[in-house]
Amino acid sequence: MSNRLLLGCACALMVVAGCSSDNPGADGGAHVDAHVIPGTDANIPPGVDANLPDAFVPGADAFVLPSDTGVDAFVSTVDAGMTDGCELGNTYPALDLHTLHTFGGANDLPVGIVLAPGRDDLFVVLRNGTIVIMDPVTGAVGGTPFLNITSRLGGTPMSGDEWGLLGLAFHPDYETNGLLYIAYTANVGGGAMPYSDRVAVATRSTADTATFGSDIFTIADPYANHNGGQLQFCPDDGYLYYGVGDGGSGGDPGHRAQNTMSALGKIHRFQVGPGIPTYNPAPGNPFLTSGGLPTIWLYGVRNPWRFTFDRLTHDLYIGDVGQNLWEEIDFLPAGTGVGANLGWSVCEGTHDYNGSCAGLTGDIAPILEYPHADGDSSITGGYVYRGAAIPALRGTYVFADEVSSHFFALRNCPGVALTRTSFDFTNGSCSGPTTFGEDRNGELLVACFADQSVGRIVAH
Ligand SMILES: [Ca+2]
Repeated sequence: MSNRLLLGCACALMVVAGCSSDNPGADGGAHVDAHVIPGTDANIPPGVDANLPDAFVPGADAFVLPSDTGVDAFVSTVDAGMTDGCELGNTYPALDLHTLHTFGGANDLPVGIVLAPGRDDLFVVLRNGTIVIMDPVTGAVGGTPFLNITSRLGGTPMSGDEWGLLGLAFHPDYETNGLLYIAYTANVGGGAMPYSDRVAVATRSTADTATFGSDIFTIADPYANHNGGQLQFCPDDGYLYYGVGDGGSGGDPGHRAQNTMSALGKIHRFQVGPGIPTYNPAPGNPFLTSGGLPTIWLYGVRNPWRFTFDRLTHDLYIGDVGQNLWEEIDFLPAGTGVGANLGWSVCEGTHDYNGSCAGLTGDIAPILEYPHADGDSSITGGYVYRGAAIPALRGTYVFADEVSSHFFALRNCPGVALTRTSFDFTNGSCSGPTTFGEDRNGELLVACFADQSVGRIVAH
């Protein structure tokens, strides 16, 4: 039986809107020729799933463990006089959405809103392969992209696609080392594995520009959809977390999410930083020596489309996009989660899917699931609000459904019923909420995919 047992672990996660089988880009189709992505297949031992990272050589990897774990610079302060909001129960204030910026290019589709240590600016990730710098107050966007990897994507992802540039995270010591990390899925064309999910390092060139460095992790991927792409540094351990979906199509046809020898359907954890330009699993990962790929931190996710750490508690919230019936929110308290199994594709939420949830031992059930009803069918995980401008919103996990454009609030507090409360903005609107962000002060932003806009959530 699925249970609420919370395994010990470490921290945060994130991803881009993976979607249900009937969502855009749901199926890459059948690919039958013999194309092999360089470096992908040579290391596969008999009986092992083909979706191994390029750099993984079973039994032959030695991992460098530098001394700099880089835990600092993350915003984790809350005004001393503020409560955690739990005393407010399931009451929420009226909210408005103030649109900051609307992008003009046909394929300027925002999928990430990211802070850099030491700066107030918002770094907006566009799936076409560019990252632009946005003024957090005026919404003004600089003319030159901060980073441009369009030439690495193998084409221009269109609105119905799920591949492209998907994630960004700045190293906690970015102010001194200038390192940042991106996640993208490239269309490499043809073959059984026509897509490639990648994590790469880039470096600051000037204050407002960066240069691509190298890929540090590459996964061969059979289908166009379910690519995740969230990157987060855990504020406690300083490691880089990367969420990737189950490979796509629908229903996890390769049963990869539960296969710890497949890199797909996982959250991976890396140690990164100065002098680590290559693949480097984090110390403490559950399969460093046996039982699975050494980069895996947890498994059993379908398409983790955005995961975040609560900046006050450092607890991790994962929005995992469901198949045909159930969307789910997974919750891993700070310090827990290593080696956790979140159930997919044996379970969809708490329900049987490919097999029996009752037969799955040790899996962690979602803290909340919701059905495909009222148009809902693809969760976009959000943030716990820890800002100061909207006191009545404190402690609220704000999330959304990308397909229905419904917004939701819940408080995950002792003694408070875990109930999602739907809300509409009193003024303003957001079509296709695809990712949330926090500004320096913990105020919330949201990217609206269909509107090609970024807005700020404010009190009504
Ligand atoms: Ca699950």
